Amino acid sequence: MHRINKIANQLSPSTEELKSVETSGCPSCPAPYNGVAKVLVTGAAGNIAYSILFGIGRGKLLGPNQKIELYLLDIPIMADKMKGVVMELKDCSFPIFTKIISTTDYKTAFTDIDVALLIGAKPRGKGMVRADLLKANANIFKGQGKAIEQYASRDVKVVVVGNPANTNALITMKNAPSIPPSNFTAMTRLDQNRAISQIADKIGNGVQVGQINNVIIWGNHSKTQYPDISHGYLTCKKTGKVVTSLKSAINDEFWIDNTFISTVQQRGKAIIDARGLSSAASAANACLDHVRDWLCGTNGRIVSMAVPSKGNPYGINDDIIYSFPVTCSAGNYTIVKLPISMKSYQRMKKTEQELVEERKVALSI
Ligand code: NAX
Repeated sequence: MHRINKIANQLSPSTEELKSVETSGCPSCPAPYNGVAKVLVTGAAGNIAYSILFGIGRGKLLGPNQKIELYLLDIPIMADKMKGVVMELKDCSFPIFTKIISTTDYKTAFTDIDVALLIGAKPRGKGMVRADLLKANANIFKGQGKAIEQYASRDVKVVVVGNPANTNALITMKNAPSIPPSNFTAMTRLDQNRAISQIADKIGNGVQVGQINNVIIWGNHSKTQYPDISHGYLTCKKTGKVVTSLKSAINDEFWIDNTFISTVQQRGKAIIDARGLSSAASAANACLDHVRDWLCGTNGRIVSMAVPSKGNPYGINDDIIYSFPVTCSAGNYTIVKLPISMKSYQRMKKTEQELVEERKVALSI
């Protein structure tokens, strides 16, 4: 404890440093697209969209220097609600938007889209088992994959947020065979952000989230995911130099193996229990982090993204969308190869197994 106190006392962040952690260096990030980028948000009348759309307006998706033509898509019954959202977006007078269009038509929504945030999905209804949910969503994402194939930019970057996110992303990818598979991802960044904040709270003593590095989410965005700190380390707030491993900063193996992992796995449910609604603002924030890092780059920093597993260096089944540690640069990502302990490997296989099962059900329709 004395050691951590010493670390925290050495290191007091300036406001500038905290700002740069928050925006991941985007103020200086050049616009990733020449001219105007076309961005689509599905589920645009929903809760996550109601947060993310205003974050996009504030320049948190592609940096403040990227002009955006914004498309909002939802189902016909939500058309009026979407119009209200558009009115509010217009009332913000965000200079970043060159156009804002709401639609229920796939051709209008997907034509020439550069970035697609697939948030809309069918929620689990009363009496529905997981297989019903998988099938209902497989139908939606099959349709959206086909729309991407038919209408979107050939370099469209897709992130799926709607659950079951990994398998929905797989279905989308399979229905858009002329788009590079590596352009399809699913979001596990919320899990990563949740994990980092749990660790900062556990270490305490003034250690801040921006000092915590290389926390990895493996596998599925579900209760089988494996939040892994074994490659994590703490850096100095002032110099950015490595201070110690997370394992030694936490110094509580029981907490890591039990409390930490299950808290991150169950966090979505804990939010629903407390708020009566599922995570919305934090999910929107994570989606902004995911896309911004992918398009603007991570400068060597490792982040977690669920990506096509083909050719992965961990021997994970090569036909699923699995969350790996990646680094990103200008719209590309690379899966990072790290040494894996037997304990970690078993956990990675467990979540892989769930994804293989999900794929079977989703592809059976
Ligand atoms: P809401 O129910 O508030 O909104 C969903 C919206 O999607 C609704 O407006 C609905 O009409 C629309 N929609 C349904 N089918 C559609 C279709 N075929 N095309 C376009 N829009 C369609 O849910 P919200 O809280 O916004 O959550 C959206 C999704 O994100 C859910 O599936 C949710 O489970 C998932 N989440 C994923 C997370 C992740 O980390 N990957 C975390 C948060 C969230 O739980």
